[in-house]
Amino acid sequence: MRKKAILITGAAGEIGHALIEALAKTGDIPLLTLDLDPLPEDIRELTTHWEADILDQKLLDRLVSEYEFEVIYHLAALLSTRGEFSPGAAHQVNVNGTMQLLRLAAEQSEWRRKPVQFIFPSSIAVYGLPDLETKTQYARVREWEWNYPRTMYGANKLYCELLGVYFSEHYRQLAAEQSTMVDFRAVRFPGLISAFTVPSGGTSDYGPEMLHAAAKGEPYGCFVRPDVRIPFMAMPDAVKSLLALAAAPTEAIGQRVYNVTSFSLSAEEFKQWVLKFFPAAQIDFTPDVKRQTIVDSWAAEMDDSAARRDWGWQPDYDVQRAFEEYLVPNIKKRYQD
Ligand code: AKB
Repeated sequence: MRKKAILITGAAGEIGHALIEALAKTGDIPLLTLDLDPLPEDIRELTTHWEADILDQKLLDRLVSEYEFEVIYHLAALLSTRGEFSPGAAHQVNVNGTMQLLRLAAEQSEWRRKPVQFIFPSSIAVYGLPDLETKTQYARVREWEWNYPRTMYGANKLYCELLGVYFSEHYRQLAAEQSTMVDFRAVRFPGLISAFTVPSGGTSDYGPEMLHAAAKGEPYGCFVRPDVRIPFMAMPDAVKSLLALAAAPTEAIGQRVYNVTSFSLSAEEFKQWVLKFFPAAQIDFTPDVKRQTIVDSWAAEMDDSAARRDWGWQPDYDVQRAFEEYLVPNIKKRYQD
């Protein structure tokens, strides 16, 4: 008898940390987590964790034979900056890893004759605006607009969204018997900011890095220009969106990929928010041309009206509440303890 579980890949990353805490609170179905790295100590008790590679087919075969997955949260990915240094590795993890997990989900959906839900965090990196003039003109991009990513990571995410739709709607369309399809659902995240973890390998990292450096009393050289604007979201809202999308009734889901967003800030405005709470912070701007070009190609704002309409999406944290109630108190505690 296979054991029921929720599978979370990339569990030791930023989203994983917050998602495991939230899912463990509901306590309905046991969690099984995968990551190359061990989990941080504070969440180890909440899950059965395997330090393993999602590209290891033998491991995936074993998981299929031992577990019945209700939901797969596939978080494992190499982010946008890291992916530019190792495009081959990014493609392996981001595309081949997703493909293996979608096949696993399809196999499980078949034998249990019920779809496995596949929740996928996509990214603002799927957008690629050609220049700053266009970025200003098309501030609030909708899901189907400007899907011309500039990074390996963005291209990988966009393709994996399409793969997910394929596995949900067309997989084995020429087979003799009708298959039970995977229930793939994706959110495109803006830059995420956590009070408890510092990101690594991304290009929206300058926001959270600026804040964490200020709290530690360290100077920070921001790698983008002060005027560059992208949307951000506090981590509790990111988790909220994943859980709300997973909980949405099938009839409500009008599309499989949704933008979600919270507040947009220029790097200068981000600095001003940081200075409000850490007036002694030393933040200057030393743009890195290559990383700057990536952020310049990302939308200044995302239109998340489809998520609001279909499954009642609404962030809890606007910029003021994010800084005042979530980020600053928790970050201060973290570095002062
Ligand atoms: C990155 O910067 O690569 C990520 C993202 C925006 O998806 N944080």
